[in-house]
Amino acid sequence: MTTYITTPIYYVNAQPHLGHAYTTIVADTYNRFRRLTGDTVRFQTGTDEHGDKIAEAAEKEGCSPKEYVDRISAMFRSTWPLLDVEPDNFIRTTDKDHVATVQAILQQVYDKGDIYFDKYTGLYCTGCERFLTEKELEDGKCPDHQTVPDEITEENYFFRMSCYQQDLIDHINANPDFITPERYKNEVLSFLSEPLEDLCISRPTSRLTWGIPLPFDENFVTYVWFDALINYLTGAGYPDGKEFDDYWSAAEHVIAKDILKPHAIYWPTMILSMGLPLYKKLHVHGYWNVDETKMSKSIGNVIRPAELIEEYGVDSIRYFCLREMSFGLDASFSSDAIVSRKNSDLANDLGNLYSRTTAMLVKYTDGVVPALVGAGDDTVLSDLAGTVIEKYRKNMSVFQFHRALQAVWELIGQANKYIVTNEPWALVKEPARVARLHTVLYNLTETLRLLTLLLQPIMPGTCRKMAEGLGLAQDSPLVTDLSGNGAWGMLEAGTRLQKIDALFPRVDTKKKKKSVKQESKKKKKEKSCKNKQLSGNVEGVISFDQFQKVELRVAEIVTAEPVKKSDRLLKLTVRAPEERVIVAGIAEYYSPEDLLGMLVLIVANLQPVKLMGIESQGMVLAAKVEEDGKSRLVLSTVSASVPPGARVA
Ligand code: ME8
Repeated sequence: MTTYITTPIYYVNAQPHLGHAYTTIVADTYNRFRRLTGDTVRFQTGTDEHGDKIAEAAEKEGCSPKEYVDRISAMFRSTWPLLDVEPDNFIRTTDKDHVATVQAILQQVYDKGDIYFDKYTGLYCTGCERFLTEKELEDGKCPDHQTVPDEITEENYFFRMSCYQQDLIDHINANPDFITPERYKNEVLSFLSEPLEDLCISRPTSRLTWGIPLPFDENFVTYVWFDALINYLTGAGYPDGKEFDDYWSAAEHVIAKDILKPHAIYWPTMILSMGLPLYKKLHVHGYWNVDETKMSKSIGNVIRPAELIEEYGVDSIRYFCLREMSFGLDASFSSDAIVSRKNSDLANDLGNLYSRTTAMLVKYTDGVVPALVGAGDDTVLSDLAGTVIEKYRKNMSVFQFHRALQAVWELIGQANKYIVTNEPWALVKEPARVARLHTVLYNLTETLRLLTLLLQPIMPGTCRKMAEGLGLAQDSPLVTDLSGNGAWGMLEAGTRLQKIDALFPRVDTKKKKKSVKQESKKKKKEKSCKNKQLSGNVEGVISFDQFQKVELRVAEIVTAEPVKKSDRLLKLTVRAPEERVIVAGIAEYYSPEDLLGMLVLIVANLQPVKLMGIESQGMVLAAKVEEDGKSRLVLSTVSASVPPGARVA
């Protein structure tokens, strides 16, 4: 199979922002996913460099349009590697071959009789670079730019778009996946239920010179949309590139809903006039909003990808974008949302699974993947992996990235539970159960291998690191080829793990949440002062009311580390559900990696105390077990199906 995926070519009247980054990450992810499944792929992005908007922006900056577009186009081009986005082609509409293709197509459509000269009066929106119909206006304004369009009367060239209206309707009805999600298909069909006007495709040089000259009239340049849409053909090698037919029949465009009409109406009617087959699919997503308003350069509320990468790291941003937005719907951007995804999904769930599993291998099997011995009946992870891969494939194929990721996180969650349930740290103490220990460790490591494979398109950098840690080459088919290696059990026993840094350093929310914390600390203090009154109990008996005041909660251990200069203490960060630090005297009985992900019981409303200079905000409950004259502590744990934070009544 072949895949040819494109993003819009972005206007160079402003620098790239998160909206552009999102579409481009989506296309890159889909491209990588298709490559993973064995497709021959081509991924194109680029810049749209002609038209009023660009001419105006250049004038504002006091430079020639060419100098201006070179500078901004280079900014777009250099942003993509920062996001680990790897297009095969970066097209510019000022490229010579593109200009030649546009002129050849104009001539062909003109010769066919589908372009004519006429006088036109219409409402022109400079923001959209097109005439708007009365029906499209809201309160007399363009809904996207909130500006009143100018009434312009001009002699111009027109494309007979209306001739292809019925063919387009028929095509959409016969191909339900042509425009997805369905809401956008319905929007287009509703628009097509009214007669289409023809499309003005020229601008007089008296008004605008920054455009591609019409081949049949030097007094006009080409309307920027007619020029821009053709980039998708130029990039596939039209008309006589060797691979043109293959790529074109596989063309899938990704856009946001702002440019639905040019892509779902202008573009297919142009293609029909050229006598070419229509593109395969149009994937339409919603907007990233900031405080309910579309992120946009004209509003000025933009978020720069480079700043986000600097603060959170590239893969956290890629993951956040794909997980947070349901493709097709709008999503809200906030740094709290990124921090929460990063700390919870990436550092706690994925990062901890990786570090615990690899740490246990290093400790228990000298860093070597053990062989599966008689594992026939332990299929919890292998069975789930099969279902997860199914769901992942299905959802990735239809751009439901958030669903694909939810499925992958089911596997991560299950694997974390599997550690807690199987307690490898207990198995290792029983020589008779070494085969069981090896089975558990193999299943966990194989899960990590499959996660590396599945997450490759979403977080390529992290997966390169994960592969390295698993002792596999970054391009090993075991982590880069879903067609043959999605099956369970491909990781070979004997593979030696390599040491790598933590996958996702946690974001320190302390500073950000200082004021919130101070407030809750005050409350805690008040509570614990009240609790002091509990101490007046008689002969160890407390009343029910007094017991009720002890706040017991289920907490998930998310980090654990030794306390310097103490053999006894471990510093734990727990989630219950808010995060807190608890210093516990259990270092003699548990090593830090054994604890990660464990669900324990804590006393949540104890007055904070300082232990070895660290403030401990609560106490972990443990049973004191007396054996052979010695005592040891065993943490009281709860079943993995209880959510962290649940109150123990
Ligand atoms: O329209 N949320 O270029 P453009 C999500 N040159 N995506 C957003 C977004 C937001 N808030 N803001 C922008 C043009 N985008 C034309 C395209 S194609 C032949 C010509 C993304 O620079 C989204 O992909 O205005 C949207 O469709 C595109 O940027 C518009 O980019």
